[in-house]
Amino acid sequence: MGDKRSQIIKALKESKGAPVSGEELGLSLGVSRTMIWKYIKSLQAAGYEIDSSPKKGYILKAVPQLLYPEEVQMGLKTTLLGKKIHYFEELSSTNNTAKQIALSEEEGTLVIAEIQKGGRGRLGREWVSPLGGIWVSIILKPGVPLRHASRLTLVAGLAVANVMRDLGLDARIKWPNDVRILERKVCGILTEAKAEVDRVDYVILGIGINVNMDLKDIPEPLREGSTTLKVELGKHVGRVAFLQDLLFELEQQYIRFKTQPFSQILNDWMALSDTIGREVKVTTPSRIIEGKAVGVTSDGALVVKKADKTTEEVIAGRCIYARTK
Ligand code: BT5
Repeated sequence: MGDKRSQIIKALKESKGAPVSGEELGLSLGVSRTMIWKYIKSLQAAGYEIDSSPKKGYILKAVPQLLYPEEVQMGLKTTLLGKKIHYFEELSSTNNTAKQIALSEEEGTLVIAEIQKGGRGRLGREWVSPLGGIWVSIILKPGVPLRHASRLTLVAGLAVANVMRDLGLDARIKWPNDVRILERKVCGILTEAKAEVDRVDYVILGIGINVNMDLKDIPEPLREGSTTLKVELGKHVGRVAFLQDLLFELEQQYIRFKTQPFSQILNDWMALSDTIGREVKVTTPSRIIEGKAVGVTSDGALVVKKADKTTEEVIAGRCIYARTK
């Protein structure tokens, strides 16, 4: 079904507003005109504005502003990421759904939801996910040792920041997983891995990006520290194109991750991070580490130089900047 629908959308888009007859579509897709009509009805129900005149044929007037697989995959330049997409209007959490299917899926498969009702941050925190954002989980099978899985958080942060910077935004990365614009969070990343005997079976890379929401869509206590691409750019951002660019950039970085020394990605990450050089307070479930962030190890741990001049590495935790640089 999905495939035929995509072919119809493609044909209608390519005709650039000229009508395409049901007969023509039926012939090229190898189905009856009645079937074509049924597909058209289902596309209309999904929000595609398609005019139909019995004599001339079908004309595509407008595509819905949703992340339909047909739209995301059309013109997608990747070879791995997004070849298969599980799409939902609403889910609890794309990471949860991705985990349920990960073992039987090929790497690169995506789970996308327009709205998450139980979007998750780290350590049981909530991720606010109304309509207008990009809430996506990517199933990866890098075959690396478990301790290297956290590197993928840095890989994803770098890719997200790069794509935002291409839009002219000063996106920076706050260790370990926030992408921020002028110190306001625009994206969060949740990496979850399953491993047996040290090798990862899969990694779920969950990426949440505030794209076309207004600040009022983010509840009050978070609003002050949050932003969206629409707010920063002062205009609506095409989510499909943004996701396509992100998947392409992420794939490039993932290939680098698999084939090059990690130090290269780390260098790029550090150049875009605003954490290094700052006074930080990192809270982990068991302790609080305060001092100056002086670096990141190859496994993504933050290196903190404490007041007593000793250094400590923190692999995961919540980082707060104590004061500005
Ligand atoms: C994160 O956690 O930043 C990871 C967020 C990952 C979300 C994606 S969406 C697709 C996939 N499916 C999921 O269920 N999750 C992933 P953390 O560093 O723990 O930050 C969470 C904190 O960010 C919250 O406690 C809030 O303070 C703040 N926050 C929540 N929603 C936000 C939003 N939409 N924009 C900005 N900040 C937000």
